[in-house]
Amino acid sequence: MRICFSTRRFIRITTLIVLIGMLTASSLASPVRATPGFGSPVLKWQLGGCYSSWCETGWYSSPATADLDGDGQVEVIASAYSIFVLNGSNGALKWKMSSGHDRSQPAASNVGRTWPGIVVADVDNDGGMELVTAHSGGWV
Ligand SMILES: [Ca+2]
Ligand SMILES: [Ca+2]
Repeated sequence: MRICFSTRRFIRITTLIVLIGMLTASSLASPVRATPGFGSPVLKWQLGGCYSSWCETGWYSSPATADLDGDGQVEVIASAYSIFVLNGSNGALKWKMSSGHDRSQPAASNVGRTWPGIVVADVDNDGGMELVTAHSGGWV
C-alpha cells in the first residue's frame, strides 16, 4: 500500500515537471517579432571604393563603421586588397591605403587579400582610432 502511494506521488510530480517543461518550451519557442519602427532595408548606395570598371574582391571580411575623424559623420571602412574609407552618407571615397602599409605610402603594393573582419579601436590609447586588418601571408 505504501509503495502504491509513492508511485502516485511520483506520477503527479513527474506530470507536473513535464507540464512545466512544456509551458516553458512553448514560451521559448514563440516567434520573435521585429522591433516596430524598422522598415524594409533600403539600398542607400553601392560600389563605393570601386574603380571605373571593376572592384577589388573581399570574400569574408565584413565592413566596419566608425567616426574615424571625429567630425560626427560615420565612415564605412572596407578592406579587400586595399583598405577603403568611405563617406557613410553617400559612399564617396574619403581615402584609400594599400594593405600592409600606412597612409604615407599610397602607391605601395598590397600585401594580400583581407580575410577576417576589420577592427576599429584605440590600440595605443592616444585617443585616436586605429584600423586593424589582417591579410593573407600573415600580414596585419
Ligand atoms: Ca567622420
Ligand atoms: Ca590610437
